[in-house]
This record gives sequence, C-alpha cells and structure tokens, in this order.
Amino acid sequence: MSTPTRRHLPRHAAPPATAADPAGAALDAEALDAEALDGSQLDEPADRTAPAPSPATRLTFPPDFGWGAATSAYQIEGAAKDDGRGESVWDTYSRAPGRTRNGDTGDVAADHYHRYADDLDLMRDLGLRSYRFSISWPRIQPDGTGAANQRGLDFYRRLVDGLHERGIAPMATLFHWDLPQTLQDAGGWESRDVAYRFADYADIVFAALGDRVPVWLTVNEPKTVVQNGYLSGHHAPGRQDPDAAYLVAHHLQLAHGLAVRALRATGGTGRIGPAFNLHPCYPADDSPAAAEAARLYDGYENRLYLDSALTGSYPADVLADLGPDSRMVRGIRDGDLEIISSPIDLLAVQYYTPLYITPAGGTVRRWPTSEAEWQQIYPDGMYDTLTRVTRDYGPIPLTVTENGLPTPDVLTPDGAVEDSGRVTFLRDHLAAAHRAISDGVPLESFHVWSLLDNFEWAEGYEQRWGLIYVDYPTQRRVFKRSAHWYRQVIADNAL
Ligand code: IFM
Repeated sequence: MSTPTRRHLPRHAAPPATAADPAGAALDAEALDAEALDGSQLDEPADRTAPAPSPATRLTFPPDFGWGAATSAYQIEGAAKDDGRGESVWDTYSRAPGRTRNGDTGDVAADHYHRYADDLDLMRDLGLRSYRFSISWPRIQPDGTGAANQRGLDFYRRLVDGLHERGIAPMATLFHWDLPQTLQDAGGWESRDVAYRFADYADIVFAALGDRVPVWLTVNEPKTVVQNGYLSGHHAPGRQDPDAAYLVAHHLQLAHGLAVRALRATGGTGRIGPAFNLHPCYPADDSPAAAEAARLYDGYENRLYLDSALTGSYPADVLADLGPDSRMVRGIRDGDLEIISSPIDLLAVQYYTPLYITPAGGTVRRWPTSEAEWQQIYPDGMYDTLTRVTRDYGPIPLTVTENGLPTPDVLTPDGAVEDSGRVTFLRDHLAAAHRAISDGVPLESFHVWSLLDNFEWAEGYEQRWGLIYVDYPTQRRVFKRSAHWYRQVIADNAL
C-alpha cells in the first residue's frame, strides 16, 4: 500500500456517532469553523405559519411518481430466532458489550415480523405507491449457504402479496448489512467466495419471489459497510483495517454484479440496480488544494462505486492512492469489472448530507446538523447529487431510496407526535428533487427513510427516523405529523 492518505489515517479509529457517514469522526475534530451547530432550528421551520402554497405555486410531480417509504430487515423485523432464522453479524455485534447505545439489539425491534399485516395497512393508509424493504439473508439461508429455509421465504411471500393486495409496488433489497455470521466466520466480505455465495442466495430469492417483485436492489450502501464496518469499526463486523476495507468494497461490488447476472439468467422481467449513498463533496474553500482534496474525497465517497458499476472501471485516482500493493488492487481479477458493470435498469440514490473538504483532506461543517451529528441539513445537496449522476453517467432511471432525518419525537398524552422538523426537511428535499426532475433528471420515485422508527444500528433506538412513531414498550404505532403531511403530498401528487 502507498503512503497512508487521509482515508487511512487513524481518525477512523475514533468511533464517530454516525451510523451512516464515515466522515463523522473528522467532523467532530474539525468542526471549529462550523456556523450553526446546535440543530435546534430544525423544529422551527421557517414557514411554519405560512399559508399552504396556492395551486399556482405548487410543485406537481410526474404522473405515476412512485411515492414510497423504506425500511430494512434487521432494523424493524425482530423475531431474531423465529422460523429457523440464523444469526447475522448484527446479532453478534449488537449483543457484544459496548457496541450499541444502551446495549440495544434488533432482537425485537419494531416486531414487524409479527405485525407486518398491520404495518401493511398503515402503508395503505399513508397512500404509499412503493415500499422498499430488505430480505434477511439469514432467514433464507441460516448459515449463508445451502438449501433455502422455506419459512423465511414464506414470510416475504406474504409481505409481497400483502403489498400487491393494497396496490403498493414492492421494491426488495437483497442485502442490507445482515450477513450470515457463518459467512463472516469464513472471512466475511474479505473473502471473494462470499460474493459467489451472495449470488446463490440471490438465485433462491429470485426463484421464490421473482414473479412478484418488479424492482430489486442488490447491495445497500456498500460504502457504509466499507467505512463503518472496516474503517471506523462502529458497525458490524467492527474492524479497523483500511487495507481490508477496500478489498471488501471490491467484493461487495462483485456481489452486486453477480446478482444482476443471476436475475438476468432467470429470464424474468424484474428490474435491478445497486443502492448507493452518495455524498456531494465540496471544497471547503477556494484554494486549488481544497479542490484537489475534494476530488479525491469524491473518488472514495462516490466514484469508487458509481464508476465501477456504471462505466466498468475503478477511478484511477483512487487506485493510485490505494497503491498497487493494496489488497483491493491485488484482488481485482480479469473479468471482475465486466461483471460489476453488468447493465442495470435503474440506480438507487440515497442522499443525507454534503461533505466539505479542506485542503488537508479533512472535513468541516457548513450547515446545522440533525440529531445525527454526521448529517448536515442541506437540501441543495439532493439536487446536486441527482443532477451530477445524470450529467456524469447518462440518463439512467433513478430512484431515491432513502432520505430523512432523526428528530426528537415525543408522543404527547393526547396521542400526537409533532415532528415539524421532519416536515420541513422532507418538503425542502422533495422540492430539490422536483427541481432536478424539471432539469431533466429521470427520477421515478422517492422513498422516505424511514416508514417506522427502528433500530438505528450503533445508535440503537435513541434516534427516531420514522414517519410513524413506534412506542416500543407496547409496539403501538402512531402517525407523526410528517406522516399526515406526506399522505397529503401523495394524494395531491404535489408539494
Ligand atoms: O438507518 C440507516 C439505513 O440503514 C441506511 N442508510 C442510512 C440510514 C440512517 O442512518
């Protein structure tokens, strides 16, 4: 490996308070020039008392726009030991002392596995047209290999059928981080073989559900696995090994490509693509050094994944920075990039925060953060991200599969949850998405993260990301103000 760069510096060793963004540790250390950091503004939308927009000023979305919400298996299902489910890396990680806030685990979560029928009714009441969920690999193959566990498949069949019965289009993610522990014990994503095991698992799922799921997503946020799982170590499997991290990136990309090919081999009509969390990387100042640093940062944050999947090559600057002796570069075999860049039908984009890169390659904050301190609230970043993808990679259909924030939600005695900060956030980000559509971005759907409050990984249950409040002791669900607002947006097809 070449001389360690900023991506390999020990800042990743400090556990940041983020679940999804690798720059969190650096943000902590370098936020001294931040402008407004307390986030209290989030519950004070600028136009709280403003009248609703008149029909003339409304932002109308394209007909058939896919209004949606998203979840993932480990974060909501619970039922950790039901119906033959095996252990995943997140069972292991969250049960280890000190890994998650308050020692929280996904053992029960929002108990969606048992309450899915009621949750489907809530989705219908919300007016959803699309529901993005993930399939738990250890429910389908408890040990990550071999015969399918029929009871696991049956659960997803019931879920998918229930969606169709309610007129909601299923969008299924194959991997949202819950790798079977047995495969982790065999090397996890550092092992090339696991990418092939993933393709076997995908085969099983396609055979069982391929006729009922119109859109498949392969790997959710490979970058988060790389950066949080293998650089900072505050996600499963809890490693801090930069050299391993980028080999993992390659194998996750390979797994994506193999799953695309597996779907094509079925001859089915389903569409498929990857789900990338993209962070616009802006220079923190006007200096050439900041521009150069932002360029490389963008390579690690975005182009590593976009270029390989969409153009069939890894970015040269990132490969040069990793160096010829890095495990990743040595791990790339002939033909891998052809597999990784197998033609896809759509690209899923997840946008949460911008990053501002200093000349030294660190990060600074420019905007208020949400309760997730890694998340700066910057709606224009949604516009920049969507238009950048279209500009740089062509008019591939896009779906936003995650966008949202945690807010300090409280259930009042009269049964209301006033999350006005979420309403403001979603309105502003949807307006930015609308502007991108107006400027030619082929965005076909938008999924709020998240449908329900859920297990926010290392943050446990403390952060609430849902449109729907979950009272964990009783598992009662309550529409937050944002859910009522979103229902109206969907009904109007307009902001
Ligand atoms: O909860 C996560 C999700 O699992 C992946 N994307 C980011 C969300 C918020 O951190």
